[in-house]
Amino acid sequence: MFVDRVKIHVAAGDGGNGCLSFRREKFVPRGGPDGGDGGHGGSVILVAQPGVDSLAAVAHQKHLRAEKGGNGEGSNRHGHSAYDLIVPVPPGTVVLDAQKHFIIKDLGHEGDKVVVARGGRGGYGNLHFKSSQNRAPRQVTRGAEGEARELVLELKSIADVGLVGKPNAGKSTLLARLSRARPEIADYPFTTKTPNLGRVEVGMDRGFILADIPGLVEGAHAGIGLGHEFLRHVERTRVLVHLVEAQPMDGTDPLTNYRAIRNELALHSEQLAQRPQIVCVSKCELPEAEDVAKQLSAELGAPVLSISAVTGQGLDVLLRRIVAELDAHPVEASVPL
Ligand SMILES: Nc1nc2c(ncn2[C@@H]2O[C@H](COP(=O)(O)OP(=O)(O)OP(=O)(O)O)[C@@H](O)[C@H]2O)c(=O)[nH]1
Ligand SMILES: [Mg+2]
Repeated sequence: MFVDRVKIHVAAGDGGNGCLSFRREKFVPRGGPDGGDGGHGGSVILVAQPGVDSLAAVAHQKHLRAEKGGNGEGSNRHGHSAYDLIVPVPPGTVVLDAQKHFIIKDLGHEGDKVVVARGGRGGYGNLHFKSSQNRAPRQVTRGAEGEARELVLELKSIADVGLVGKPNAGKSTLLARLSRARPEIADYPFTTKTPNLGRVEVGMDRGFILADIPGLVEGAHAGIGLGHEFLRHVERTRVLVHLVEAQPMDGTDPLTNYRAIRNELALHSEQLAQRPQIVCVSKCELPEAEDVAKQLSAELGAPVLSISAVTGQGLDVLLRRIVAELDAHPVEASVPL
């Protein structure tokens, strides 16, 4: 199951209570206070971990609770401090406060972590309060409560290049051709229901992550089709590859389709619309492709590539263009949330 947005409740452990106790031993009169301190409660910590690629595991739990600290005991025994609850999430997870809607932390890279609920401190036992003035204190403190809060976790995939286009344009086929990812491919629209990522190797020592998302249709921003929900997964890319099918099954006009997708991108986010894009006519071994590429190129006033994920035509040119764009837009220079 692919989950990319989930609301969860996290609760840290309470601190253990301090202990009220006096030393009582035969032949030791007035043994004095010996109540130990409580242990600290465990915190809840989210960590971006490689190999985790969806929030499904977290979505199953919903309530994440760390253990409470042990109570102090007599003979000055301190309660044990509880272990922190470490929750692995995919790199690219944005952690938001569900009530106040601010970003707590963007766990963009492997190893990034954030304490989302701090464990309560342990209370003091009465031994702690012993002084020259007060040699038999009866004072203790309770452990502090652990923090609790509601969070929204939102996964925004970390990919360098995003594939966009109408349903059935050939996005998944291209991803499968260029990488080892094996997305579902079929000759009907909306085959892809969740994003797929794959690593594309270019030569010996270059590579990038390519993201394939479900096809967009006009009105996607308003929830039509699978909606624009998945555009979140290309928000962090540096380059978009826009596939235009020359002869769509539904008989629509390729140029109109191109404009519709551009419009949906802009309606989702102005920044996304301004991202560098490489426009390709897909399935270019088919008859209409060349004409459409010319028309599109005339409309854009820029070159349009012709590619075929089936015959491999134009793919080397596409890879070179992608690498050039990535070089021109290094990581630091991009990508707002
Ligand atoms: N002839 C030809 N057919 C292609 C090519 N690329 C993809 N197809 C076919 O086009 C159909 C749709 O391909 P997909 O890769 O599933 O398209 P998609 O853009 O991922 O579609 P959605 O996931 O529904 O948005 C499949 O039947 C593919 O076999 C191509 O280069 N040439
Ligand atoms: Mg697909």
